[in-house]
Amino acid sequence: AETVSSLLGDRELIVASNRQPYSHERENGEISVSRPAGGLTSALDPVMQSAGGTWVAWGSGDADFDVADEDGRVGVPPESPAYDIRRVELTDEQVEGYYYGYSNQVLWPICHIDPAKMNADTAFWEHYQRANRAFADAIADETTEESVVWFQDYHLGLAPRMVREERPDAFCMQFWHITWPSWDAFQACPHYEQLLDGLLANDLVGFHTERYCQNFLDCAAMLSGTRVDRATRSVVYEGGRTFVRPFPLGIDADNRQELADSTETTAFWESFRREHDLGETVAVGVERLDYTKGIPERLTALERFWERHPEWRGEFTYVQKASESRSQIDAYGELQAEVESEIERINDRFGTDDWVPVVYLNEHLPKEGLAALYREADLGIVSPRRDGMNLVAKEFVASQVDEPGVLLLSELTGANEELGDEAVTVHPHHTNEFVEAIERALSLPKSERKRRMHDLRKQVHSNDVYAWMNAQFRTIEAIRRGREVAAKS
Ligand code: GDG
Repeated sequence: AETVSSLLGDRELIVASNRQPYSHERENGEISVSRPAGGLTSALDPVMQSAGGTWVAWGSGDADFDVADEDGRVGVPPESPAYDIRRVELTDEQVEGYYYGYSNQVLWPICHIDPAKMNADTAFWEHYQRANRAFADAIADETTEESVVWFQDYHLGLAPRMVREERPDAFCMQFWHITWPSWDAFQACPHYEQLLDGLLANDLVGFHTERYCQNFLDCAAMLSGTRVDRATRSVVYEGGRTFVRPFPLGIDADNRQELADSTETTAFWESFRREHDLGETVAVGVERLDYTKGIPERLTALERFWERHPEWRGEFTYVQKASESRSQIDAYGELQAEVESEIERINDRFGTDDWVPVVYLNEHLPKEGLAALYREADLGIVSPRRDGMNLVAKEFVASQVDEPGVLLLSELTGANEELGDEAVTVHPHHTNEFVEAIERALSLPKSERKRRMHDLRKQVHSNDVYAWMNAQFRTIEAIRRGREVAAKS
């Protein structure tokens, strides 16, 4: 946190994201505040608290605006305000069209290379443009030429261009949290020109991996008026230059380790164990119910595993922690129904009076609960069909403080770039190989598991979320210094 504020110097940081770090709610006339829940918001909050600045985000309820000034601005944290949240007000219809519509039914399937899931309703695009405009107006209002504006994710693909038009001298950067696909896949997006034009208004665009950077450069090359400079990984366009760089996101590994070691975590596991008929050996999967996460494919592999290895029946339990997500979208509702009925069928097929093959948890767990599952599991199974990074893989590793388990990791994740060597690799669609990987992972000797987990932990601790932030701010510094030098000569 120190480093980011020292790298910033006098410049003010403006963060922009769809989700806000604190939200206000009214209960029985009393206002209460919810704290940051998501990984990124909770990691950025201390940085903002030490650096100061403004966080522009969608304000979701009446109470959010009741406590704010007329521009939607409120100081946080409430007990001793250190920075401002500036809330953007959107109607329910706008959220429907911009968030559930364009962001999650056009950009999400396109970037995860599943165009058949795209629903390119024209109203979605209208709302996406308007919501980006509302964000951009609020951001421009908070921004001076000395500001650094940091856009988060795919909800804000057009806002950088809109801000740039108002504030030509501000430093704009964006981190794109999901996969960036090849040109052939991205071209399926009906508004690829506008989106590339929007993103190329940034001075710096970051992705999780080098591959996504190269894909983005390939796409930028297809936009008319651009010149892609491969040597410097940058794009010259509309009188500006956008640098494209990989910054693989990490987690707060120390914090996850502490959680795994806490007495609450132990207590959670003891009652969880009592409540469920678990086998001696446990595997865990944790995800939002999203079709990119490969849950049905994983269940198919697990079913075949118990089919071929009857000796593991009664011995090996899979715990699926699933959170309901975007469930008003058809593809998500259907997935949820499919996952639930598959689990029921598998449990009917193999389950006995004192053993349930698949334990399904669909309630949101406290962090200690997740930590307990991660710590106690012998296998962590992370097998998405596509995933920009996947933080669950890293959380599992950081929580493995006792007897070492094994990470099974899909080669179609960003995390595979960093963790692939010491994990057991799986391919979500190659069922036979997946079944063998489960078997292999379960029979790895302890010394081997220990060695692998040790290396994984080292990796996750050294490239944590703070290293990720610092790398970006160091890159901004380098770009700004380079420009000063160029301006002088
Ligand atoms: C996108 C990209 C990229 C889940 N259930 C509970 C819970 N969680 C937390 C996990 C983890 C987070 O949700 C999920 O993060 P992922 O990275 O796995 O996946 P996405 O949501 O798809 O995130 C992804 C990420 O952005 C960051 O750039 O890695 O590729 O798709 O932190 O722990 N947390 C709690 N209870 C639950 O029940 N407390």
